[in-house]
Amino acid sequence: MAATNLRVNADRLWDSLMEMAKIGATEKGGVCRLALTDLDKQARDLFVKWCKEAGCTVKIDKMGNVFARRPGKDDSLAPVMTGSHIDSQPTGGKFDGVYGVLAGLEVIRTLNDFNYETNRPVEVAIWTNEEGSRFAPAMVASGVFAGVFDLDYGLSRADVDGKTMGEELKRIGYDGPEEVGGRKIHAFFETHIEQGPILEHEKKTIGVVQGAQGQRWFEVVMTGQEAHAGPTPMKVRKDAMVGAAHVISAVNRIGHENQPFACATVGMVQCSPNSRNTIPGKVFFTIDLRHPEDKILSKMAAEAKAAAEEAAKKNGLELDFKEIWYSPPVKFDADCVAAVKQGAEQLGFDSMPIISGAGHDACYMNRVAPTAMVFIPCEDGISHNEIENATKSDCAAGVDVLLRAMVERANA
Ligand code: HGY
Ligand code: MN
Ligand code: MN
Ligand code: MN
Repeated sequence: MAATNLRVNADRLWDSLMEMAKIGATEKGGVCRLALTDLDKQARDLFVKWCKEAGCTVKIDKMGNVFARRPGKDDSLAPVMTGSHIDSQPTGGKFDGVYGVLAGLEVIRTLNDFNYETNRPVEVAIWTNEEGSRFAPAMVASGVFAGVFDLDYGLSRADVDGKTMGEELKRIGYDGPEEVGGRKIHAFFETHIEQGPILEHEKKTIGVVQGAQGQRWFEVVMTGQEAHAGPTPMKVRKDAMVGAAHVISAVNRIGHENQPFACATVGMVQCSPNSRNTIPGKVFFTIDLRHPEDKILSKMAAEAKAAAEEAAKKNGLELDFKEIWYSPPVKFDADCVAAVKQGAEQLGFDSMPIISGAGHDACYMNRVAPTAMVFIPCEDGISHNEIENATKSDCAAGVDVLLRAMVERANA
């Protein structure tokens, strides 16, 4: 059977996506399935069940990464792997991450349908805590697999209640026995919705992802002095909220001043004591800066720090400005990118080259295996939002391209 006859089953893929979306379903049609919660466990258990029904063996490593494996003709060869994440944002969508995981399952199911044996084994991965929403930073478990972080660092990541990833992995029974990483992967592919408006705007079905922009994440605490909102004259206040407000607008200005491509976001703000008639003594907030060029990303970071120092000085505040994560810009492997492009062309899908605005586990896998990504459009380019949407035909198209690229690499 020629690989070119293999085509996925769009209805089965869609049904699996909709079934998985019931786990953590929210009112507005999205999902809230934070990393290592009971809902994450439920989703993992369902995926493992489906993979075993498809004849896969399943292994779990010490960061809770899940690997479902379909043997190849020569099972001693390094596998071709695909995968993504099933943890979501608090107001996440039905496709972000989980589409890439179920795309891998659909590849396995389709190979089974056609009794097609690849030369190399094929694996599908769930990477733990890609979002970095409950536990920072993002992509931490694929980061440990790729040797970016050590295992202790990964397991010690704690949420706002001080619960660590290690404790939560144990609690949900996904503290696997396997070592994290340190094994050869022949090629890695990740299929994902674009999470931006370009493919839809350009009317393309497939994004042939060339790489991803760099990211720098900061945590900032500005400390002044609580005081009474009434009797305290404006000129003597040490108002942490005023300092934070300066920095937040500076971050936005820095984003606009470094176009094209720059992104700058303050996503979390916590004020203490958070009482309407007490001048805030302390404000905590996060900064997320992104750019495809490392030099400009560093310049943006320096400008944000300078703005924070100036705001602290002006308002008599103490400043704690900490960089908690840096993920440099990524360029994917030329042969894997070519395999994605070729797959799209063979299948007659309109495609275009694109850089990923979002971070993905593929960005870290790119350090330990030749890697590329397949993008499909999402409605109005919206993601990290409960209304996130994609079409059944685009989802199937993405997996058909993934299947072509994986089989090409698995038989190379
Ligand atoms: O932040 C990101 O780019 C990813 O969604 N974790
Ligand atoms: Mn994602
Ligand atoms: Mn995401
Ligand atoms: Mn991502």
